[in-house]
Amino acid sequence: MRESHVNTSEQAPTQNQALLDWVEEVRGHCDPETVHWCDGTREEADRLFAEMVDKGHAVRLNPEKRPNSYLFRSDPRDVARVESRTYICSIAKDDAGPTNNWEDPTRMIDRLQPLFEGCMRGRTMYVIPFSMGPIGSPISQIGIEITDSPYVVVNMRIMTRVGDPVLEALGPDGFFVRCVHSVGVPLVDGQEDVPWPCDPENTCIAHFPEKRLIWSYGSGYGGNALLGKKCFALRIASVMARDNDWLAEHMLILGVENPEGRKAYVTAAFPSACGKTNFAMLIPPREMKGWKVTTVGDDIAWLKPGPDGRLRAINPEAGFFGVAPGTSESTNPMAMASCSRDTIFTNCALTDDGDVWWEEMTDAPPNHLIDWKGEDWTPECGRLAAHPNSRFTAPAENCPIMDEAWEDPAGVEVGAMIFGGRRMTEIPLVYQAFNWQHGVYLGATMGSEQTAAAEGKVGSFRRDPFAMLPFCGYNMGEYFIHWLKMGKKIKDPPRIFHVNWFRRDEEGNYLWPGFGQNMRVLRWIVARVYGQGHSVETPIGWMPRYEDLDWRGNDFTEEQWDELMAIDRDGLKLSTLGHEELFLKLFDRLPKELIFERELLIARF
Ligand code: TSX
Ligand code: MN
Repeated sequence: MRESHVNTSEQAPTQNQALLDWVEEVRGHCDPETVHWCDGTREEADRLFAEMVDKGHAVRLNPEKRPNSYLFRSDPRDVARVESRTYICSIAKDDAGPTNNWEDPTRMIDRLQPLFEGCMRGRTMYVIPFSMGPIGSPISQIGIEITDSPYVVVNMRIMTRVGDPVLEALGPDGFFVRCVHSVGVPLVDGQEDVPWPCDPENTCIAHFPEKRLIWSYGSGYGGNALLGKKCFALRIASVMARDNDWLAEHMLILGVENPEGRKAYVTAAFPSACGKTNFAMLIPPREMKGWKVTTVGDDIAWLKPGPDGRLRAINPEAGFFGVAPGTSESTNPMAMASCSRDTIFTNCALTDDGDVWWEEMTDAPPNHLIDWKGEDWTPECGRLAAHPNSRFTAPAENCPIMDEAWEDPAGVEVGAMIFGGRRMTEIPLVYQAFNWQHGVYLGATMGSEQTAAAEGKVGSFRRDPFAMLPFCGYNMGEYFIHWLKMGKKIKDPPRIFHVNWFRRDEEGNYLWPGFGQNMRVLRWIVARVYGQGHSVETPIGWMPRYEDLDWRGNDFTEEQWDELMAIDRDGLKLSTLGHEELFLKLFDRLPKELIFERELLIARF
């Protein structure tokens, strides 16, 4: 019924004319039944959850087991980000660069226009004012997401700061990033809704970097739909950061406190399937009394020089959108605590007592489950119970080891940055870059061997510079240049390290136990930041000797260490020579400094 068209400016809780005009414009295109401005309150979320449960689109979990938590099952065709349908629509093709899908912005608008025309008919159009980062921080940014998905609303409320305080901070003429999202399933002629509406054939996630604008159509899942995360906080923010001398990075942030109470903050960039969230929430081994790791963020860091010129970081998010399978009390107890309540689960399995389960959560699976597709499941059935990309959306405040400064508007001072990858051979456990420029080379050349069929051939090596390959909103060569430039702008720039938790011996056994034992490596890294840790110079960087790590409580031998840290000169030289071709093919604006670093490296062998 068209009569319910509201004058959005009447109920709009803002005087920001640009916002009012834009909401009106989008409403005109999408033609929803009603418009709702989200206030971000618990009551609002409860009401939306109740509506979704009533319609059978969500399951309320057993409040005794999992208080205030819900399970959603997606359409099986809509289970992950779709990089092939993700576009950077810069005016010039060269500004998107060879690693992004590019489309001309006017042609993309022509393509999106018919998709969005009337796409919200019969639905509510939600207007979500959100802040990436603590409201009012000089590093934070405001976005507005318009969506027809109540699932997106409740997720955004966990992952970002949503509601009236954001509009207050925005004020009458504040700047905001525009994010438009539709699942692409209008409800016309009394058509029944489905539990997970989506339009996979036409899914399209388009970024307009010059306009700081995002249009996403057809998918309700994760990074395709929660536009504050990958779309804004990485792709659009990386462009904003380039233009304004800061960094928007795919990095976790953690704090390390020594027994004397001295604290250092460390960021780390890893490609997928390296256990980033596990590292962000690391529990030091029992014998390391007085050492503490605290979490600032597990996925994204925004970094900016502070008033003293030193680099400071905030976590722009307010929650964890974590991969569920593999998460357990033994691999990550802090993540388990984070999702013990107030959590949205997507594509996990449902237990008979109204809780969730996923592969490797417990040593033995339950005897019966409802799997992620809603079908009966038993351990013998031969299928996965949870989808491999099933997720928990959990509030950061549930994590028992959140750093006391995680919401400090000033951010935390960064002492070290770590790059890493999943490397079966050649790459030792840890080494330190000689300087910032060498560190940028390590970030630019990093990569991971692939674990899942979906990511390409298993065991094949995928280069993923700075873990930003799918997330850099502009030309990757230009991005390297920006990193080199920032090294000159930052006072006493962070020390840069490379780690590899995944080296194996000839039989395929992991050489390093990983997980909490990584604390030994982290301690050496922090000692280096303090100018204390000993090291030796090698062709690839500075490396700790066996005696430079504290082995108390661990029987790791010097022989094991030597194998783990061995420099395979011939192998490394060969893979370094291999950089050249890839480098030139991938990055047409490659800075000469990186070519120089490669020459230096070869010369050192
Ligand atoms: O998250 C991981 N980390 C970082 C933890 C702080 N994982 C899981 C990766 C999959 C997402 C790891 N897996 C790590 C690691 O450091 N290391 C490994 C490899 C490994 C796996 C199992 C064992 C040892 C190493 N098991 C035993 O040693 C018994
Ligand atoms: Mn990520």
